[in-house]
Amino acid sequence: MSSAFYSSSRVFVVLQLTRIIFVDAIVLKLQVETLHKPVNCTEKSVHRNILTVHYTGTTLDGKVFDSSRKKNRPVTFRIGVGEAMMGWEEGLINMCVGEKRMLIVPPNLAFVAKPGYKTVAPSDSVLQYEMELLKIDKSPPSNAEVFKEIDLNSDRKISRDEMSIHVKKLLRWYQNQDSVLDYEKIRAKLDKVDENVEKIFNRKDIDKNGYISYAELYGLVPKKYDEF
Ligand SMILES: [Ca+2]
Ligand SMILES: [Ca+2]
Repeated sequence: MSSAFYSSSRVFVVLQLTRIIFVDAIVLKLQVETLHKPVNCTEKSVHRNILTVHYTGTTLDGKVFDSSRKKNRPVTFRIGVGEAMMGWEEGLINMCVGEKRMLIVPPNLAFVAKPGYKTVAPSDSVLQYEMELLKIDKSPPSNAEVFKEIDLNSDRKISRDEMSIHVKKLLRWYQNQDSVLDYEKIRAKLDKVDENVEKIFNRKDIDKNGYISYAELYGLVPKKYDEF
């Protein structure tokens, strides 16, 4: 009898622990709820598209802290390049024009990955964003945008680490695209990223200072960007 009591109280403790971990996990994970989905959804947002959205940001107690609707000024940004809040970067993918979503963004996703880009969101609280996707522009990034995307710490030079992260990101993106490049080929490339980064640096780092400048990437060496 006492052992039955012991084990049931242990179950209780385990349940309590599970509850705490579970609740924490919920708060820390982005929640995406579809509020409206248009019947015709031919084109969906993918990384690197330029999106135009309307948003209303509220705290959990319902206080509006920012709203593009109120200002009657939608915002436009390229998604998946680290310039939007992490919660938006994750929560606005695979969305159709006219679709509305509610994003519940935990504090750990309420920041912008790249330095120099700010959000108007109050920190340290869970935020709700009611989003409406107005437009998807599929035009590819310009050279300047690509450079900014690779240059993660915005110091206007590309390090080996930054190039390595970028090459991996591009290869993983291709892997998810059912692209013409076959899967095995991409995996083989992923295994040899460091080697490829060295090759890129051998070619592009003209002054051999260990960094690739914008001029080195595009100006001085007139080679095509899509070589890797
Ligand atoms: Ca850099
Ligand atoms: Ca250099």
